[in-house]
Order: sequence, then structure tokens, then C-alpha cells
Amino acid sequence: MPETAATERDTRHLRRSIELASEARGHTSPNPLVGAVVVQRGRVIGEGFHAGPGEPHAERVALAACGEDTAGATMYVSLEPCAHHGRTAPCTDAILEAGITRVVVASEDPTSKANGRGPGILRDEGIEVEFFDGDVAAAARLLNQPFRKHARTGRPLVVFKSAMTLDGKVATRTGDSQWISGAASRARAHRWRAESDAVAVGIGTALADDPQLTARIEGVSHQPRRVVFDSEARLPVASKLVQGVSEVPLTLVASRAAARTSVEALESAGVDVIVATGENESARVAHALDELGSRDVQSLLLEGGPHLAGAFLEAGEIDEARIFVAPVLAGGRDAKTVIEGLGAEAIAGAARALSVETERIDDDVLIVARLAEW
Ligand code: AOF
Ligand code: ZN
Repeated sequence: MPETAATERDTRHLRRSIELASEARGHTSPNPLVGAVVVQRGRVIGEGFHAGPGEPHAERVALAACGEDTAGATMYVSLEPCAHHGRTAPCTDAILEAGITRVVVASEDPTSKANGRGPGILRDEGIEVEFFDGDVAAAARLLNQPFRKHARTGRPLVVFKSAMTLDGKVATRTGDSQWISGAASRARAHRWRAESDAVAVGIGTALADDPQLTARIEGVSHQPRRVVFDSEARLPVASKLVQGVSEVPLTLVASRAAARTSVEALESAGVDVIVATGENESARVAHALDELGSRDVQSLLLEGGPHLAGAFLEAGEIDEARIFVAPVLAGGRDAKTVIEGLGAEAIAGAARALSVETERIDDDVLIVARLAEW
């Protein structure tokens, strides 16, 4: 498509719809982030975004914000308008009632109840519906990677997070790891917890650190579900994770190798126990992700340790890696590195990022590598 003045204008309004959508980041799950802009004769007359489950959809918020006649106006929306009755009434009805004559969409909604139905209904009613592609569509899809993966696979998007030394270690040879990355990097990681539906660690990390896995920064309104991969159900009932279960839910992923008495003790303490089956650890990871997905977990922040990260990598379930590289050299053949497991045989067969972003955070460098696009 040639970059005419008209398409340039459309792109600008769609970009604005994406910007609006992102204002609710961390608050909409299991719903997507969505923004909408209403334009009448070249002027923006209403804007809005979806604030969270049960709240009106972006299209309705934008229409309600219009102080003037919407007949004949164009609506720009970052996700295709819905046609279903869910917690709220269909957006297609609101668009028709408002007399909108053109709808410009930045990304499709891959859930089975959507999937082109809304745009189809609008077209049948004589409304011009246009889907954009290119950079603006990619930006709209990027916004909703957890929602999109969950809609398409039933599993959460997995973001693997780790801090490492310049030489790739996550601890010294004695296991000391406090602190590799700086305070600002650690605060960033707490923000990610608050934006995730769930946070996961392996039992090694849970036993070594007795963590709470909560987001401890100012202004956090949501705490992620904590998930511990603990095949033998060794997590003590006295651990901070179990003791905090009435405030923040805890899921423990055990295997059939776990003693029934341990599972029962954890369950009576209020822990949600998944018994993941499968012939090896990566099959059990995939099964656990299916189970978490069925609990509406759309995003999972995987915080290690290296053993669990290896099982996720082998399962092909690391969608994004966020690695803080700190200017520290630890050395040591026996000091742990970021990801264990068997690992790739050849570099040609290793997981390679589709896109990469870097950011300097004080003395650390944050590398965000996307391995999958949904
Ligand atoms: C839109 N605009 O702003 C959003 C949409 O339970 P409900 O009624 O809120 O419906 C949630 C579903 O609607 C969600 O799974 C997704 O498919 C779509 N979200 N659609 O047209 C919006 N948030
Ligand atoms: Zn809707």
C-alpha cells in the first residue's frame, strides 16, 4: 500500500489506539488490551480504552466520550470489535447504533468467539471495515502476546527472566547470587511480576531462598499467582510461599512421584496442586502450562532456576527472554549458568530470537529477546 496522506492519517490514529490500550497494561487479563479513537471529519472526537474484566470495551468507552454527533464518523480500534455477549454487550451493536460508517482495525482477535465475526457483521450492515498490516499491526499484536498465545494454544505466554554476570553465571560456585543486578533492575523485575498473571520457580530456588514471589513495589494493585515446580512435593508447609496462600494463590506442580501425604498436607494448607503427567520433565512442563491456561493464566514470568529453565526450553515453551547482564565476572567452572538441561546440539538448531531490544539500566544491560510471535 503506498503511503498516501490518508493512510498516514489512519496509521497515526491506529498508533494512538495502541497507546491508549497500553494504559491498562497489567490490569485487563484475561481480557486483551484494547484502545479506540473516534474521528469525525479529520478531528478526534472521542478516545477510550478497556480498563479490565467486566468494564466496558474500548469501543463503547470511546463512543461514550464523544461530545458530538458520531454519525458518519470513523472508528480506529487496536483489536477487531467483538460481536458476542460476554460480561458486556457486543461492540458491533454500539458501533451500528452510533452510525459509524468506517472501522479501521489494527489486529484480529484470535479467540474462537471472535475470529472475524464482528467485522463480518459490520460489513453486512454496510460499514467499511479495513484491517491494517505492517508495523502498526505488529505493534498491536505485540501488545497482546499473552492473550493471543492463550487464545491459540490454551497455554500462557512464558517470559523467562534472569540476571547474569558478564560471564553468564547466575550465582558463584558457592551459590551466592545477591545481588548480581542493580537495584533499578530488580525493581523492574518486580514491576514485571505485577504485570504477570503468574510467577514460577523451581523447588531448588524455593528451598534455597524461601521467597514470597510477590511484587514489592509501590502502586501495585495486583499480585501474580505463585507457581512452584516441585515434582516430589517437597515444599514445606512452613515456607513463606505456603504461609502466604490466603493472600496470594499458590499452585504447586507435582508429578506422580510425589508422596500422597505431602500433596494432601499442601492441599489442606490451601495450595492448588497440579499433578503433571508425561514421560519426561518437558512433557510435564507442557501439561502444567495447559492446566495453568485452564485457570485463565495467560502470562507466566519464569524466574528460574537454571534446571527448570532448561525443562521449559526443551519443551519449546520460552516465548521471550529478559536477561539483565551485570558488569561482574564471577568465573568458576561449577558456578551455575542461566539455562541447564541437555541443551542444543548445534547452534543451527538452538533457539534464536526473532527480535531483540536492549536497554541500559544503571550499570546493567537488559536484553529482551522474543523467540515466538503469536
Ligand atoms: C472488543 N473490545 O475492548 C475488548 C474485547 O467478557 P467481555 O464481554 O468483556 O468479553 C471479553 C472478550 O471480548 C475477550 O475475550 C476478547 O475476545 C474481547 N475483548 N473486544 O471488541 C474490547 N476488551
Ligand atoms: Zn467488544
